[in-house]
Amino acid sequence: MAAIFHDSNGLMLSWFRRKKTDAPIPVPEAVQPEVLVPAPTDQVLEVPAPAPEVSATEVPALEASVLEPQAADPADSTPAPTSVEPLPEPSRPDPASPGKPGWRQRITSILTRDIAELFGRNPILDDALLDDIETALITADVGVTASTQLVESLRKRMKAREFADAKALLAALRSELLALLRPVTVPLQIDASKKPFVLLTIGVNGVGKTTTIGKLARRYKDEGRSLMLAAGDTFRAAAVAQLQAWGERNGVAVVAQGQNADAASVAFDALQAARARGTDVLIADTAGRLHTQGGLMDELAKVARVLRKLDGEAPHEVLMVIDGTTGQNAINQVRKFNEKIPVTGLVVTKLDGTAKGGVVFALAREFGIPIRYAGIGERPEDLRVFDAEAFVDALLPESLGG
Ligand SMILES: Nc1nc2c(ncn2[C@@H]2O[C@H](COP(=O)(O)OP(=O)(O)OP(=O)(O)O)[C@@H](O)[C@H]2O)c(=O)[nH]1
Ligand SMILES: [Mg+2]
Repeated sequence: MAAIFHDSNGLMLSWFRRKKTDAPIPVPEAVQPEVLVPAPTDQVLEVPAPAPEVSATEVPALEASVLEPQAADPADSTPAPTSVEPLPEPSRPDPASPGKPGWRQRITSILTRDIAELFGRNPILDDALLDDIETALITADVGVTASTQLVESLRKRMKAREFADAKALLAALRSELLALLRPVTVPLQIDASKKPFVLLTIGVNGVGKTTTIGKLARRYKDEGRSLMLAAGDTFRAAAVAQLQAWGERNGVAVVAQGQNADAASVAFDALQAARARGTDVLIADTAGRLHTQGGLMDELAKVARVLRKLDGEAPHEVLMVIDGTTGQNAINQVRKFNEKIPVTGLVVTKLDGTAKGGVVFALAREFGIPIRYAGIGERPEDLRVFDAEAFVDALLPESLGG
């Protein structure tokens, strides 16, 4: 159930606890803040930092933008949040879930099909074969520059008679693809000395930011970290409700101010609250925006600036979420967002939903920004730490070489 309470800063928090089907509804104690803040009694709670000097234009007063509990006033004319799509159910045991084989079963790319077709014909090693490989790579969104470079390297090696047969050529292609991804295969390390470690998620509309936050909440919770989420997408009431639903599912507190609040103010509140509670990780959501919308892009820089008023190093990770089905447009998106706020990590989502997947290579080649996670489905467990080998293996299984 969700409880709404105010902390010492007058900030409204909703705290969700996992439903236990037969347990009585714990109404009275759920609103006791001391129950909701599970700090050991012998541990001194971090005193909230004194309010920094932030200009009124940058951080609006909290009272002005606090989300009212939905049940507070039935006569309130504010429209109720629009309906939120039901969250995907956690999976039943599924062969696609555990370990690396999950990648192969979820990622079904035309690259696999095209290369299988080429190599299934037991081809002779000639320029025509290399041209066909290049076409297959470009078709799968690897990008013209990366594809040309890859194939030129193979051509040189072929001319030097390095490959005894097609199988050897395919092995070389696999290892070249892997070499492209290795430098960006750098998992996100949560620095435990940062309390909280602040993750800011950014990206264009509908790429999977909020879903990724939900999945991350699940992951970090399972790792035993304490968490808080900030509902920084204040454009739509449904966006706040969507994050709260993920919070409820994972038993994680969500700081929200409701629709039309200032996103930077929500982030600021949340960081203050997370600090006061000694929370390990704070993940802030933001509204989707097009990289071409100048004003909205400036808002992201403002969110980071306001966070830095409390913690000079925050956000510790700026996680840009990319829809893997976007194709080459992803390059432009990253370039534009990175100009506004330096991106420190990428999440590529919907790799299960794209027939291509090659944009991962194009991104790696173009920016060298670490790819932290891959989204391979809609369920909470469908977020994987990016694994270059598993990814290349999913696209080009060794068996394709015959
Ligand atoms: N198949 C698949 N669907 C995904 C994945 N990640 C997210 N989605 C779906 O993508 C849709 C959009 O996800 P959201 O998390 O709402 O995207 P968002 O970036 O927060 O969207 P805005 O807040 O509107 O900008 C939802 O239907 C998700 O279930 C993924 O890895 N695979
Ligand atoms: Mg969202």
